[in-house]
Amino acid sequence: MSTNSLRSQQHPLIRQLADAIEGAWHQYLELQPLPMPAELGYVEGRLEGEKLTIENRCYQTTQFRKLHLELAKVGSMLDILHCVMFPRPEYALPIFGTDLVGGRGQISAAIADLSPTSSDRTLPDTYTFNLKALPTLNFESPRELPDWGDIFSEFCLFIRPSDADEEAMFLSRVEAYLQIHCQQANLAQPISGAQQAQILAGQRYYCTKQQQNDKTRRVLEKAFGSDWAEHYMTTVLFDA
Ligand code: BLA
Repeated sequence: MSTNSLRSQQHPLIRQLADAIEGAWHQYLELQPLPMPAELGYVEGRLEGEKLTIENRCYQTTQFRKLHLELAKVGSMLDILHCVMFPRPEYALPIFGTDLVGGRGQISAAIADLSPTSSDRTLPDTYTFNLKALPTLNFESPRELPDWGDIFSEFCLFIRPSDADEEAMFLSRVEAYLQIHCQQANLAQPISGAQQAQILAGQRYYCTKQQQNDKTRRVLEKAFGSDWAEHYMTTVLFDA
């Protein structure tokens, strides 16, 4: 079932980031399978005469209830990587998320963040300390977050990479985020029930905001209809 068929056809940055994400997961975490409904693991639809293909991979670990990597392709028009690491509520960990969207050889949106889930919407001090220690990067074309983007941290990267150097810079920064996150997750201790409720509320808030991303919804609606898109966005992409 697990094939790399889609990956090999995608934009090089998507391929490299997918490899980096799975590399970090295998290096730092003890992965267990996370079964998903068979009909949602591999999905095909049609969008404006082109074939839309979605490939999902999911795992769970002690600290994470869902590690989700999704690759999607719309003919030769659109290449997409989507990844979210949802912590179990027993751990006061932020949510790692990344999205790459490109078409016709150019990535138009490259976004990555470690997003807070605590009630005061700040990252744990150890994260802030480690993230602040990374050298400042300057990208030629930073992009502005949409209105629903208040879930993201001060360390959120959102750019349109202007050349191969910027793609490489983005990739290595996301690798650093993954390393920090996996290392912190491995050090994390379970929290009390009352704190867990707050972290769960933080995850729910994150999901309700992500579900407001009309650009994602529109692609899914056009290919599969609005009921399917709603079901997919609330159960596969952003559930809490
Ligand atoms: C943007 N997401 C987009 C865009 C498309 C998609 C077409 C517009 C690209 C652009 O403006 O250049 C589509 N993304 C998808 C689809 C899937 C997907 C169809 O993942 C899945 C099947 N989105 C995420 C995650 C984050 C995220 C985890 O899934 C962040 C951690 C962010 N995507 C995100 C943001 C935008 C975006 C902030 C820009 C939205 C805007 O400018 O309005």
